[in-house]
Amino acid sequence: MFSKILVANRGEIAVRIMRTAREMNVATVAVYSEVDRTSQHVLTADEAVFLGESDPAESYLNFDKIIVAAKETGAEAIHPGYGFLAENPTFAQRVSEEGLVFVGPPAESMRLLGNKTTARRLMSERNVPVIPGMTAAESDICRLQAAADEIGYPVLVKAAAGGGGKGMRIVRTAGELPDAASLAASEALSAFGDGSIYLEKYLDRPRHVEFQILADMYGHVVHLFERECSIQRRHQKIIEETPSPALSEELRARMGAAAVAAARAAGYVNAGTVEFLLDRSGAFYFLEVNTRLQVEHPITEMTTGLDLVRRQLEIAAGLPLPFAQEDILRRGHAIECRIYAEDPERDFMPSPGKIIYARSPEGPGVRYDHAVYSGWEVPVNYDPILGKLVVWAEDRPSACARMIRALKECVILGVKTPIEFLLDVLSNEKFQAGETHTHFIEEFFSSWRPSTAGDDLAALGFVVNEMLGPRTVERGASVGPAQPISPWHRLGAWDMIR
Ligand code: MV4
Repeated sequence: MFSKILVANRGEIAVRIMRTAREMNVATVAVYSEVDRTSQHVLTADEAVFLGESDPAESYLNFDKIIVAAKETGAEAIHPGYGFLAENPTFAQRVSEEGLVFVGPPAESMRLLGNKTTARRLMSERNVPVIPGMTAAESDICRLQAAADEIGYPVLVKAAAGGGGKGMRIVRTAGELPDAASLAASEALSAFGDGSIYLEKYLDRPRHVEFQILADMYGHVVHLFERECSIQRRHQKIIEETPSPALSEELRARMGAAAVAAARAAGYVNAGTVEFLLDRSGAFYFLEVNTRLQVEHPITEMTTGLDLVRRQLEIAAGLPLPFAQEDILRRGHAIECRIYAEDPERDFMPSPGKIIYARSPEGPGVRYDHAVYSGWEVPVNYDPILGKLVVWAEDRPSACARMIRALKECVILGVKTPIEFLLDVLSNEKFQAGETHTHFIEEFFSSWRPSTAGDDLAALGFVVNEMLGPRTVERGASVGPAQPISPWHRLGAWDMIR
């Protein structure tokens, strides 16, 4: 095992990785930018190296500075977390060339999977079902027309290079195709530097179901079951859960086998996620492979009892997986809610600023992976994720109830957060019935407004109460569980005390 690793990331994911490293007796090196001087990940690490200006290009995306930091501190491996350099094959290759270990898949697997048409070809050769459509990019409109006729409308124009819905266009009739194709191509060119596009059959409101996989260097590949990630907004996941309410044991086994086959086809090593779309008829199709540890990995950890970061470090250090597929069991139900500094009343715009007060939810079955503290300022420079609230319970209804309880305990004052929005989604009848799909938020929550009026004076009273100490708990009747969602979550509007 490594004796020291560098975590090339910040915030909650850097802290999460460092926690496992410490448990494994692996020393940690944090890196940080100007604006992150006093951020939690810097305080958590054994040592920290300043990278430079807050602009990601000068800090968390800067190959040279990160590699120098690793060499100067004697770190043997670099864990990229998610985002930043996590899915950059050029960085992964550079790390290896410098004699360091990249905690993630081989650069070659990342390249293969980074291109959608290459990945689709690879998967269909290995009998992993792909969405009906083209397996090579095409720019000629006549050939696109012919392909669309063969696939049958509606079709979806997709960018070969990208992910996350950029450059995607639904086409319902042949007449719309030329404009959609040229718009998608120019969007893809500006977003990914590659304007290649192709067509797929458009699936109506599918579910997004992904499988966690682990692969060691010796050809041993297992899956750790699925995560249902259909509750999302503009390709940003909001709530994830496992198991998926939509899978039978039989379907789960078939999808798990397909996920393992997909990883094998790409020569995959380390932790990864195979994404599928599941349509209304119960048919599933390969979508893409995420070649990183994902934000929502804790729900898999909660239900399988395995530590994915530990497995990543062991695999990267050349250790074989110590278990077989049949040794991996799951128990109960886990849900994750992402907590961002964002304003659900203003189209989820980032809401950076100083956190004047933060209190963590606690108690049975609660895990809160975060990197905030009272007095810390949420920078404007990066993704405004504050933390992930994860709960585990025996079954889905209990997990929903536990998440609602934990969200009510979670207090973050000074910036806007989606806590009230999340509470309303968790309480929604259709959500509680497990009837989710990728257009769920759009369909039922597009005109969402908070049900409680903000009461800033009450919120201020709450802060004062908590700061005064235990005596005030008796008076703080409003924190009781029977109360409707408290107004203190909304103090972000209250600029006077910032
Ligand atoms: C689709 C689809 C329907 N049909 N492909 C969106 C992100 C990108 N990675 C793939 N996406 C989709 N591809 C076909 N042929 C619907 C989506 C989609 C979606 C997928 C996963 C999670 C959320 C989504 C939200 C809207 C659309």
